[in-house]
Amino acid sequence: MERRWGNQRIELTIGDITEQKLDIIVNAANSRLAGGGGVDGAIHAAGGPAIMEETRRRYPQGCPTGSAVISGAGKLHAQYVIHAVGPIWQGGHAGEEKLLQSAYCRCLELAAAHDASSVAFPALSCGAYGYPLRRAAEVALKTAILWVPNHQQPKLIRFVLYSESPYEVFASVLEDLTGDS
Ligand code: AR6
Repeated sequence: MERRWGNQRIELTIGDITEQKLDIIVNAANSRLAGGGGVDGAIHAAGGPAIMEETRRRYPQGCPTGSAVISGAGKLHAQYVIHAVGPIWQGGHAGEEKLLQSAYCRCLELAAAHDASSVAFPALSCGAYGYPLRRAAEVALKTAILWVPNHQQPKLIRFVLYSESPYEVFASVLEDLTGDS
């Protein structure tokens, strides 16, 4: 599914984010940038040790929740990996929505600053961090929809969902936010 605004677009797809051939792949990292499971494990496994070596060297103090940092992409088919730290879901009253929004926003700022024309996002915080999928999809897609008309880059923002059921949730939210044209 996709929605277009001039020469820019938001796309939803089902797949493994490590196989995406876009300029930037976003990682669902933790604040210590220590690696882990899920997307993080898959990205470091597929990208090789160069990514962790670089993040350790450049960001020894890690990355705060709600923010993101950028590195090279090792062996992945991308120029950069952005390591975004989404919030751990704690029931919704601990500022989770703002933190998730700022994590997505920071990724888009970094992508634009590196003149990247395409970026692939996973569903940040929706696995180990337990953020309810529909609420996370609303934050993710609203942030992208607000970004697109006000910025030249990236031209393509692709959300890569791991299976059918998160894809359906993102698709339903994107329809609700943009109409089902
Ligand atoms: N491609 C696309 N999506 C994936 C993939 C993949 N290869 N693997 C998992 N997903 P998670 P979080 C989906 O747990 O919730 C790590 O240990 C998954 O089904 O990767 O932000 C880090 O080190 C889910 O919908 O990220 C942190 O400690 C979504 O991606 C912590 O987990 C995000 O799941 C971050 O947790």
